[in-house]
Amino acid sequence: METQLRALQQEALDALEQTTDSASLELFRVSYLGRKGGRLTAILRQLGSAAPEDRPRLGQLANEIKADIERLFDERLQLFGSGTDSSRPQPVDLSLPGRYLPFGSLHPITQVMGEICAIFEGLGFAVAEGPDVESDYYNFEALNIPQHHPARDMHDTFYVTDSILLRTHTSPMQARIMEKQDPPLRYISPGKVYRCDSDITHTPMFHQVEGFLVDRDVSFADLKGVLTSFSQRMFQRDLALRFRPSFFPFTEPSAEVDIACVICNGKGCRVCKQTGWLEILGSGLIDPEVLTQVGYDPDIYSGFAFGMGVERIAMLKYGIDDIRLYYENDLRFLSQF
Ligand code: 2NL
Repeated sequence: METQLRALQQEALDALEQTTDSASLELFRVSYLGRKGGRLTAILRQLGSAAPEDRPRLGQLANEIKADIERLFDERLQLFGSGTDSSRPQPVDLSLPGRYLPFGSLHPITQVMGEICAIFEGLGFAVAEGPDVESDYYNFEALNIPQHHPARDMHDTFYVTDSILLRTHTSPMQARIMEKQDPPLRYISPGKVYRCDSDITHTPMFHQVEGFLVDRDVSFADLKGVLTSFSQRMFQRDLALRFRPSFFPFTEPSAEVDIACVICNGKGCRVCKQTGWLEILGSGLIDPEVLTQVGYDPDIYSGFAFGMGVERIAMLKYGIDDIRLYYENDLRFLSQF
């Protein structure tokens, strides 16, 4: 019995060393010290059947071993915390802060597109979004860009079929609106546009906001007023505007609009390539041909239209120098907005 006790002592101490957490410690307690079926308890019960002269010595030894195991057990208990009794509920610390989920935010392009829309809405324009997959008719024909027109080459179109394509600008929606509604009209169309072009300054998908206004007696002065208001609100200061003669198939006359460089205030710097000006959008008076195409009488109605690239506006507003940053999904970039 003495050898049995010493073997059990060694075994129990080894097993205790193996425990790694309060759960395994509890398993140890049940199998060695448990009242029912605990191995040490079982040996102690046999004491009664030992020879009477051996009993006091064996009893003392058994108690020493039990105390030894219990002492080590208590040490482990301290080590793993007091949660060994799985039947006892864990105390809840109500003062602990809750777990936070990281917040997402709108993509900078979405934010700037929303800002552009909000400014024009403030000027009385309504917002209308159209389909990304368009017909050749609304993307080109209705906008005075017939088959074989050289302007089609500039658009690097993704064709789905001969007559279906990914829109290369958001003006098709504007042609759809004019076709269905009579003037006076003031609309802007934000959205994705697609061009088969990809390099440092071009991505095959980008964003545009285009706008138009049709009414009686609309002049270039109205266009200048609206675009001046827009750029002042967008860039939050009284920047000079420059209208440069240009060409678009759907407007006549046409103008590209520059603002005084937001970086150097027109003095000349790397961003404006020493010119002091930054191009922000294209615009013009709607070509009478387009008005006729949608069923308006150009002798009664006139209008202006403009289009801008959202990526470019956001780059100027936030001083971003590489368009690819928008599409790499790097949180170090995105979380700054
Ligand atoms: C640019 C230039 C422009 C328009 C878009 C337009 C739409 C209709 C009729 C006439 Cl329905 N014009 N849109 C006009 C002038 C310029 O965009 O540089 N966009 C990024």
